[in-house]
Amino acid sequence: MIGRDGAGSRSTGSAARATLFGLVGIVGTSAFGWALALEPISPRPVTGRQTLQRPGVATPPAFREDAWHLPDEPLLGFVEIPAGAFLMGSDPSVDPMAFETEQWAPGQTRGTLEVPTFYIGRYEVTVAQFEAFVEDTGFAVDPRTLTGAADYPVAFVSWPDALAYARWLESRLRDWPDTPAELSRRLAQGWRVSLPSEAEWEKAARGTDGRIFPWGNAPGRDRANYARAGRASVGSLRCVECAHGLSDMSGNVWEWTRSPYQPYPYDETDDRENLEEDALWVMRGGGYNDTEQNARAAVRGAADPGVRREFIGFRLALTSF
Ligand SMILES: [Ca+2]
Ligand SMILES: [Ca+2]
Repeated sequence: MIGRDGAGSRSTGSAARATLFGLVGIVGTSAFGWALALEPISPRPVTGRQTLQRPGVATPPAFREDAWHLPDEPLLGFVEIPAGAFLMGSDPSVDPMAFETEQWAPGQTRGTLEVPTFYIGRYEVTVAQFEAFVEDTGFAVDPRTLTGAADYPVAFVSWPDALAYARWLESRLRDWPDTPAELSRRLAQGWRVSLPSEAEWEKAARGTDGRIFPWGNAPGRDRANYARAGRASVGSLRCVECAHGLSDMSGNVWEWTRSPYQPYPYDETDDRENLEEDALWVMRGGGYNDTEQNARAAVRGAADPGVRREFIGFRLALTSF
């Protein structure tokens, strides 16, 4: 577990960093030389509630006040992603916007990866959900973390903040008599509420057909909050075509994963080896202020685990790792 703050010292110019060329990178200090594609000088404050409801589509999601503001669904917003293989990474002949960091190996553009069954949140974790955690535990947060509308994705959360929320919710769900039986069964089997791995995230976002965006191969600003001014209520852009019926996998906020950034081919068995003190952690999906290139399902963002930005949040996974 890395819990240090992103405002600490960093050296620059290491060989490891040179391999990150082409990665969408966000780090905690300005003394850092590579690929800072996304760092706005001063994030725009949220001044009102922005919803992006598409006409003629389903009503926005409902949340349960009696269940820590989790989605009012049979599995409290967890969506099962069945076991099986998917195509991970990008082939530039299919996706001309692909970054080099998305290529599997020299001479092999995409990889086929088997992923066991897991569950992922239909929505990004909201301000109200995170506030329930803070109120219950007294967890110390950045004053900006609880700003924004209740159903906005929570932002200004570091990677340790996100993990702390996941662990708290897991303990609540283990103890709660009304936890849905399917979730209780998984927890009793030793499954954990956590962040998705990078592979779990990408499989959930793009399904098994190698599509570029969660809904298909063409950009679609009517389906995702990108190239806009700020956060929007989770699920306010319903995307019926999106893989697994998930919302905001593209855009709104970047989402922390539990994977350290390592070059492809992806292999989670070595995630805990050779972790440098200043390892970066993968985040996925792009944010509200990104271009369509960063809203693609295969884009690999990375950030210092201590940074807090308005365009970085997370969603949960329930997984057997
Ligand atoms: Ca997102
Ligand atoms: Ca790895």
